[in-house]
Amino acid sequence: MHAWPASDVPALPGEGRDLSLHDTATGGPVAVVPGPVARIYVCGITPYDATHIGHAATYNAFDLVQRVWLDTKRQVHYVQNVTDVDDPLLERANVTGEDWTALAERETALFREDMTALRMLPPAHYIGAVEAIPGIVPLVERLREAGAAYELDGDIYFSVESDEAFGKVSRLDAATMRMLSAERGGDPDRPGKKNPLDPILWLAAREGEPSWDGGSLGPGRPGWHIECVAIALDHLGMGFDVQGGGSDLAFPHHEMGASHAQVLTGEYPFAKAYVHAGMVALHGEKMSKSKGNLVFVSDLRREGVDPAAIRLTLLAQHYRSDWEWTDAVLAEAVARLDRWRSAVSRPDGPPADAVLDEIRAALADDLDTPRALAAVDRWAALQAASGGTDAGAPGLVSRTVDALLGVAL
Ligand code: 5CA
Ligand code: ZN
Repeated sequence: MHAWPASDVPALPGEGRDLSLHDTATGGPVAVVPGPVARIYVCGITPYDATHIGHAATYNAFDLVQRVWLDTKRQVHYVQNVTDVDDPLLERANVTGEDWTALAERETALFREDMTALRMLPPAHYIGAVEAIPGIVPLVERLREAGAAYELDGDIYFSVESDEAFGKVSRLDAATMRMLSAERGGDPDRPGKKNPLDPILWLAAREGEPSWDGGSLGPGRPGWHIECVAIALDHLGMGFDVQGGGSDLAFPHHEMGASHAQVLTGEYPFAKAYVHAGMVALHGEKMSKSKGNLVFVSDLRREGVDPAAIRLTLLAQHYRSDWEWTDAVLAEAVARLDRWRSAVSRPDGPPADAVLDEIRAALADDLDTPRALAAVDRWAALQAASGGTDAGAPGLVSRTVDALLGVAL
């Protein structure tokens, strides 16, 4: 499917810096040093509701990863999926009586608008689960032929025991895995499974649910993890640089995906780094479609909130922290945007080379955006207090904030 339009990324003087990112699989910082073409897969939305601030925060983190790579003069090969058929989407369509394809299309269209407004760089390949089905079926067939998958009442499960590296992404104990599996789309209590954690690869057609030709698998629809594996392998191959998503995807989604891919190819690892963003909360609980405690990007835009202020709110948090959306954090970002805009609107100002250096250093250090914002704050405060004579400075700050933070001043 089509993605959304790209905003320009101004080229900056000097040299960009290589990134270090916190990798869930090693539990610490890793140097992320891609080749000339950096490869990243970021899990996309399940489009049964509008983009909320939690989604936006997660996509913001991976947008920054790409901006740092672009600053090092690399090309970026970015792939994202849309889970446009899955249980939650079908359940929502059932409740509202809407056609599930219409629901998915409408919410995906709104997501594109929100991403464009927030100046998130678009993926080169934006692929829906439905359009990926012809590529998914042969993978499940191969897993079955390899003895890594088995049938239970017509459904096909992946056997987690077929991957000796299973568990190395999330590094959780068995009890936690089982609990999270139940919470996040798995069915650990279904009788007859070889291991309670085994995830669905192919769900046999159910009465009243959409299904597709699955060749030797019979009619049905794909499981969630194999969807992302098929799309990533098709467009990126094994050993890509970063797999990204919110921390709720570390287990089971990214763990299972890695195992599927490793068993399929016999290669290790699926991704060189598994990077996870913290969860955004509202009223003390994780913002989630299932709980309904949501702040939608599109609602804020409709209320006249500048998307640049929304983005500055996200940037004011470290991407790995869990944080709470409040009116106060937005108000702070609105005020900061005002200060920055008035500082760059003057014809000259204090020298800004150090601002660029500091933002580069801050982002290279596991995307330390609070530190990056503090550098611009200091420059803007100096500009407000005593100004400066450097005619290139306001333009340099403005281009730096645009290129590296995605905020147009
Ligand atoms: N379609 C799957 C991924 S293949 C999915 O998880 N969709 S989603 O719509 O539920 O979430 C999209 C992305 O937003 C995921 O990376 C998820 O981890 C992230 N996300 C969801 N809720 C929050 C939240 N409250 N805070 C931060 N990130 C969130
Ligand atoms: Zn995914």
